[in-house]
Amino acid sequence: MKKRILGLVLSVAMVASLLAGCGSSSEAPAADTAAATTDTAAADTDAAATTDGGSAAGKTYAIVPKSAGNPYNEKEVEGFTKIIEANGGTVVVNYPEDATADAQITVINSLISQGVDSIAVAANDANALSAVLQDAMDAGIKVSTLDSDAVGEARMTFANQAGVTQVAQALCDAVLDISGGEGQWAIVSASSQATNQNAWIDAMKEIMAADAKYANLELVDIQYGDDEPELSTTVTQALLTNYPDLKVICAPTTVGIAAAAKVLQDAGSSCKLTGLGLPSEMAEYIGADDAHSCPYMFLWNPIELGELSAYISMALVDGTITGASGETFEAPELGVTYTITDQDGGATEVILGAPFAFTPENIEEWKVIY
Ligand code: RAM
Repeated sequence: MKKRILGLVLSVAMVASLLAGCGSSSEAPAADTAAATTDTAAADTDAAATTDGGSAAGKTYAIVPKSAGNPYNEKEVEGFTKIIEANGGTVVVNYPEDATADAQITVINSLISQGVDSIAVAANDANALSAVLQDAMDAGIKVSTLDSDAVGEARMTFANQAGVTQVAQALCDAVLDISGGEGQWAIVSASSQATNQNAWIDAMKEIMAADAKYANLELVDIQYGDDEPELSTTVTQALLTNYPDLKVICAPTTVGIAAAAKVLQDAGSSCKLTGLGLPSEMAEYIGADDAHSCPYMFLWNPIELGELSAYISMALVDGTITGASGETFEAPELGVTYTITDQDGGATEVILGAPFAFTPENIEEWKVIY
């Protein structure tokens, strides 16, 4: 429990430093206040988790991340595994060969044959997994999504890291702030089919179109680095070449932002960066001066997202929930009783918390945690 307490202490310290930093140009206005009201950003890397009665005993819980080799996905798996095992269940972790729906379909078909009790998947495509996930549910397997959603009919509920609009609002305001209110900006995303990135990008476009304060910002390009460091590097370099006046790149992917941060910082570029990044990978790039490429960025705790997904999987398997709006379940390790809520379009989700801002003031504390 020691690190849990450390996490909470850091959380309080972060709140204090964020509040103290209000008004500074390196602070991120939108998400700070929301983050201050939640402890879901509290780090938790304990090896042993609170058990809530061993309700997972004798059952097998599968998790299918977006792809292998992405530290963010490994953190999700870490949190998921910790909770399931602490409750006596068996975990099957199946990484697809690459970040595509096809590779996930292969993996999910094999999980159906194995007869697992539940599958939690971070979908590489909203629609393409529908048939195989439906097959899994027809076989009696409890199916949920985490991090990146499938269509509503193809899963019972979704462990969402943060509200789509909340994430998009934080990113829009960061682009506005860092650009000085006007000029060209571009996006370096993950794969072109990624449900979560596409939802955030669409919401950003809507937010910017609806408010005149963004009218002087021009989104000139969206590039896809497929959550691969090399491709993300190449597309960032191309953006700098093609748009010499580019002011800001927004990368709503931990892989993309880390690659872009290095390209911009090594080049001493005047183009700055924000987005969604892992503190451990981004610490060397975060700073308020010209020597750093990223003034500030956002994320949530991916370990806790995995934990939430584990609690959802256990509650679906033991019948505590069916995925319907209004149902509640306990997540003792997270210290929260969660309620399933409606999504736009009739499906449901469970929201972990608010996005958290990582700034020059707090990045040193967080880089050692995730
Ligand atoms: C990458 C993945 C993941 C996303 C984070 C922010 O690691 O694309 O799905 O949630 O970035």
